[in-house]
Amino acid sequence: MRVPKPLKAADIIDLRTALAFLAQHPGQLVSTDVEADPYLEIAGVYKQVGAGTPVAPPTKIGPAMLFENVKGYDMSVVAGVLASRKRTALLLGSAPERLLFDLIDALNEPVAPVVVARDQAPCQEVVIKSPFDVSKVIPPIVSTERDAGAFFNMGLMRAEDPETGVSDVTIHRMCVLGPDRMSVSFTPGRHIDVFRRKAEAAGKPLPVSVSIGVDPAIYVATSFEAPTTPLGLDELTIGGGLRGRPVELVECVTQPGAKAVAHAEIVLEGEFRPGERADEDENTDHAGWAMPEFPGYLGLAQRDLAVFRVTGITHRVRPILQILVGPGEEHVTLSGLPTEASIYRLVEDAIPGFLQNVYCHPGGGGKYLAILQIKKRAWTDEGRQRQAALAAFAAFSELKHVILVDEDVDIYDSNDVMWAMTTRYQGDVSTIFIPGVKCHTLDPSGTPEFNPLLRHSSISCKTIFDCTVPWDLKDNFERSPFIDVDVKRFLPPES
Ligand SMILES: [Mn+2]
Repeated sequence: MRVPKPLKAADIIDLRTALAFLAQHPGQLVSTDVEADPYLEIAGVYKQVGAGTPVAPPTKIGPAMLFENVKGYDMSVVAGVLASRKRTALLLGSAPERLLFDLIDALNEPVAPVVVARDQAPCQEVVIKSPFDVSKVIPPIVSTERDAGAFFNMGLMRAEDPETGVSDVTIHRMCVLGPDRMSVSFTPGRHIDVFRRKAEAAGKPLPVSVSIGVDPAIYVATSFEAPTTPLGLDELTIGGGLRGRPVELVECVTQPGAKAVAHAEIVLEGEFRPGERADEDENTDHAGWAMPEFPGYLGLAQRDLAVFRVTGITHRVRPILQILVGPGEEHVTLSGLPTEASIYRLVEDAIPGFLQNVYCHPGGGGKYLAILQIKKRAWTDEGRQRQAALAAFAAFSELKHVILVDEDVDIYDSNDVMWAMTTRYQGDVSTIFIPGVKCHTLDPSGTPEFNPLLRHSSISCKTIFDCTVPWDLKDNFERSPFIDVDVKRFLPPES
C-alpha cells in the first residue's frame, strides 16, 4: 500500500482535516477513549490539559483533546483546537509572530463565499427534523456546577439582513433551555442582533444557521469586530482570504432563507421569532450564573435574551462536537488575533514603520491587555509610542491596558516584558491614566463599588505603561552583548 502524503496546512478544509493535520505534529493533539461525561467532566479534564490562563491554576497551554467515548452519545467531542498560538500558526501555515499580518493580508484580499449544492455539503449527511430534543442528539456540555445549563460556545451563527441582504457571522454564547429553545447572548450593537431587531420590527422571524466544527481559519476570521469589520462586511470573506479560496455554504433544509458552512460537523437550523425572550438561568431557579467568562470569572446570567428556535439539526456521519473550555487560551486566540490585526492596521496607517508587532496577552483574555513593540528611529519618534497606544484604544474600544516595549523585548515572553516594566519604567513618570472611559462589562474592577469615581460599571481607567527607553538615554540600556551562535549544532535533533 502506498504511504499517504503528509497533510499541509493548505490541505485543511474542515475540522477533520485540521485534526488529521495536527496528529502529524507531536504534542498538538491527544485522544482518549476513556468514557467522559459531558456534564462537568469533559470541561474538568481539559481545564487541566490545555485551557490556559485566565482559567484558575492548575492549567496550562497543552494539546487539543479528542474525547472519543462520550457518555451516552454517539458523537465525539474535541476541545482546544485553537487553544495555543503555536498550534493556530501551524493550522494556518504561518508562524506565531506572523499571524496578525496574515489576518491583515486576508482583510486586504477577501474572498467571498460560494453556495454549493446539497450533495456537496457533508454537513447534511444526516438530517433531523422536528420533533427532537437537541440535548438528546448533541452532548450537552456543562462546565461548572453553578452554570445555567449546557452552552454552545463554538457555534458560528450566520444570518442575513432582512432589508439589505448583507450577511454576518459571529460566535455568540447559546444556553440550551429546552428541546428546541436556546437563549442567545448578544452584546449591544452586534451585527446579527441588528438584523434580528429589523426582522422583529417588521413582525417577521429571522432565519439563522449555527455551524459547529469548521476549518479553524473560519473561526479565527469570525471574531473580528467593528470598526475593522463594519456592518455589512461578512467575516467569512476574511476566512476565505486566509485560505485563498472561498468558504463553501449550503442552503439550510428547514430554513430556506439561511445558509450554513457546508463542511461543518453539525448545523443547528432555526430562527428568531418576534417578541420571544428568555432568561439564561430559567432552568436553575434564576440562580444568577451563566457560565465561565473570558476574564476568568463566572459570568452573570442575562435576562430577557433573544431566543433561537431550532427547526432542524443536520450533521455528518459520526460528527465531532467542537467546544471551547475555559475560556482561556482559546478565547485569547479567537479574540486576540483579530484585535492585534485591528491595532496594527490603525497604528501603521497613522505612523508608518513604527509599530513592530502587537500581542494581546492572556492576562486580558485577548481583549483587555495589549503589548505593543515599537522601534524609535530618531529623537523625533520620542512620544510617538504614546500616540501609538492612543491609536490602539481607538482601534479596539474594549482595550484597557497597553504596555509599550522596545524592539529588543520579546512580547510573547512575559518574563521579558516584566523585565522591561521593571528596569525601563518608573511608575510616576511612565504611566498615563485615561480615567472614566468605556471598556467592557465583564471587568469586575470597572464598577462604582471598586472605584467611587465611576458613575456606572463597564467604565474603566485605560492605562498606558510606557516601558520604552527614552531616546536620549539609549546608551544606558543596552542589553549584555552575547555572541549570536547557531545552537542547533550543539543540541540533539528535535529539541
Ligand atoms: Mn460583523
